[in-house]
Amino acid sequence: MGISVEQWVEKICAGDRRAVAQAISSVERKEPSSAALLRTLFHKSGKAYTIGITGAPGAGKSTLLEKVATEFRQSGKRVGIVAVDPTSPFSGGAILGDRIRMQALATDEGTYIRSMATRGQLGGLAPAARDVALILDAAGCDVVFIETVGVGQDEVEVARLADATVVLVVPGMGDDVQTFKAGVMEIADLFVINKSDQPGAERTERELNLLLSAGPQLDAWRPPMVKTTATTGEGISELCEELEKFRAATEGGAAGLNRRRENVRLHLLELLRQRLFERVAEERIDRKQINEYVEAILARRRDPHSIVEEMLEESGVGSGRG
Ligand SMILES: Nc1nc2c(ncn2[C@@H]2O[C@H](COP(=O)(O)OP(=O)(O)OP(=O)(O)O)[C@@H](O)[C@H]2O)c(=O)[nH]1
Ligand SMILES: [Mg+2]
Repeated sequence: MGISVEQWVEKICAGDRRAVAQAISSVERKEPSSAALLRTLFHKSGKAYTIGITGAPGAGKSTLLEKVATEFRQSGKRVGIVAVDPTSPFSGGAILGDRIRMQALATDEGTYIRSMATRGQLGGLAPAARDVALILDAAGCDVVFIETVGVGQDEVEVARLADATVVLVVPGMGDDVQTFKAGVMEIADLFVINKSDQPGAERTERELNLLLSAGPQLDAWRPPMVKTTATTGEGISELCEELEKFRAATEGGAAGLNRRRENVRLHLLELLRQRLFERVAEERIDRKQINEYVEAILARRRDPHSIVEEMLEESGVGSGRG
């Protein structure tokens, strides 16, 4: 953009859609100007309620989000939606799908929708999604949703940047609830049983309840369960109420503060880890040398641990082993 960072920030904070879109693109492309932009925007953010929403592919996340966003819009709130798409280049299509499903919202002045493809991105999706959420927050969104597909580790990472995490499940998948991926039960602040128009919703609810009762009760919050049919809008008002209740229960309280503190700590350490890695691996270690090490390990001439020690020594960082 041919304007100063200050002017750009001003436009974003005024909710200028073009400036917001350009900021997001700039962050996605990791342009040098985006770092300064994000630093300034940080001080303009912190008001939005950030909600992560995760669930199996096709569970109805986008359909649900459109309805939820519409409801928030009706109460005068500005809404941001970040749909993170970690699909492989061979199954791309979800982005277009989201655009079509959210068409009604796409032209609304108070709604910002962005799909991000994160395939192959170093460091996972969380850093990019966090930056985009920050931009939308500064742009005046009261609520920012981050949609992630519940595959891999992405949803667990995203839970660390959200104020609330919604886990979507769908009925009729047999023992699916029992085979919940490790870590997913723990991140849920709220469960949504979507596609409740299909058989098995009650059973899924019973199973979830059993599972919750069996788990360790670490804190007082027991995730509520809301049954929805995203296609018709059934249950959406109840879900919005639960989201507001959760916010009210956590925002000022010690549990909410502890969570935010832990999230900030993890983020800070992650940034440090990345920077250290970049400085050592990218600035001081030669790629050809790495290839030689790989061959040496492959041929079992050397072990990887002693090689890492050696690399640290040679890079001037020191192995830390005295
Ligand atoms: N019967 C029924 N179908 C639904 C419901 N919610 C969503 N669907 C349908 O399920 C399909 C997938 O919906 P999406 O909203 O794209 O699901 P998603 O979780 O965003 O999918 P990905 O982003 O690709 O992981 C669409 O055909 C929807 O119309 C529901 O409550 N009941
Ligand atoms: Mg989707």
